[in-house]
Amino acid sequence: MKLKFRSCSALATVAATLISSAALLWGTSAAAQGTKVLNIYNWSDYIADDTIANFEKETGIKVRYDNFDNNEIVHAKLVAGKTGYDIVVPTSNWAALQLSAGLFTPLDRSKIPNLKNLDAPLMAQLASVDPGNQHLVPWLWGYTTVGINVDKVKKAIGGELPANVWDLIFKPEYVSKLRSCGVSVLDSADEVVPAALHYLGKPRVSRNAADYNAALALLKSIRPHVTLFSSSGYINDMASGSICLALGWSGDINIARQRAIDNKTGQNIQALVPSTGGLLFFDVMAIPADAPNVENAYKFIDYILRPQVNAGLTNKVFYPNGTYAVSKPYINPAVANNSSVFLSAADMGKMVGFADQQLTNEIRRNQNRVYTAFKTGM
Ligand code: N2P
Repeated sequence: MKLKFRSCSALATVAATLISSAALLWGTSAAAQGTKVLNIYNWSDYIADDTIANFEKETGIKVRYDNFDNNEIVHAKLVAGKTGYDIVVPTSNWAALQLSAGLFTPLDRSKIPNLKNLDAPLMAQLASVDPGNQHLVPWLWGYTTVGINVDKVKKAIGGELPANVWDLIFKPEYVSKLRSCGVSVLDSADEVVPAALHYLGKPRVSRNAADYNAALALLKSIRPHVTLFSSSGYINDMASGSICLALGWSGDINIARQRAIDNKTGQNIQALVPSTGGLLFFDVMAIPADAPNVENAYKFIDYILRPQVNAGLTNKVFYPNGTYAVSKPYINPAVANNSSVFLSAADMGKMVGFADQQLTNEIRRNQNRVYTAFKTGM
């Protein structure tokens, strides 16, 4: 059929329509082939400066990289569904809860050849929550502990550190002296309550309701001396000297130490390794069941598991990775020799893992009750 155009403007309209239909068609086929985008939801301060840029340059995939600083928020989003994320990085005990709710997609291992780089003992441990390692891939790991501004803390307590450094935060006798130089605790029920339980000699994920009441009594006793609740901003606060004690994460405290050195703030920051152990955590990549760009997620996971890329994360944020055997040659000596990052066998032996203490919704309710009462001072 021959089309007759009455005017230039009609011609322009038809042309525009044809162009937009072509764009629509192209768009559809692009979607079918996989779009060039990837949406990642990860912890703040948990990646090297060039990790995303290098991936984008190499693959042409545009990454939207969003951050969080506690597991509770990731969990709420995953449970609500349609997060739009292709990769999320919860902690393994939360990932276990999410797995049992069917929120993750099983990995097509043939698309992630670098899974071979992962340390076998670590994967065996992870298999206890993810049988056959079908869903979860290590990002980085570390432990919850106490970080201090060495000079300020020693001055405030008038002497040497206590044998059990957890006393600094959990014993009113110490923490009351540190209030004036600033005391920060992580802003998350599942970080603070397990630390309090551990200090009391209870399981970090206790199933006993009475233990939660004891944890609350302990937390109430230190509440007047806590000046900040923070799970990310505390890094800069430590580096600048505006807080002197933090209940925080091992790598974050080392980031603060490094920032103090780089910015010449004169603050001497140290992540302490408690004699009774810190609380281990393993953060893991997983693909949500409704992820829109699964193929790109595979590409990114495989890229992260390259020895040099994985070492780059550790070098920047001071958390060990899951490919130690192959990425070790690329780890900076200053990081490799930092005994609060790479723990000695003796220190590692003291650390508190999850054992079979899985998180449940019942435990979360107890944690939230205690934590809210603590934070609000009720
Ligand atoms: C990132 C800290 C992540 C550790 N700044 C907690 N899983």
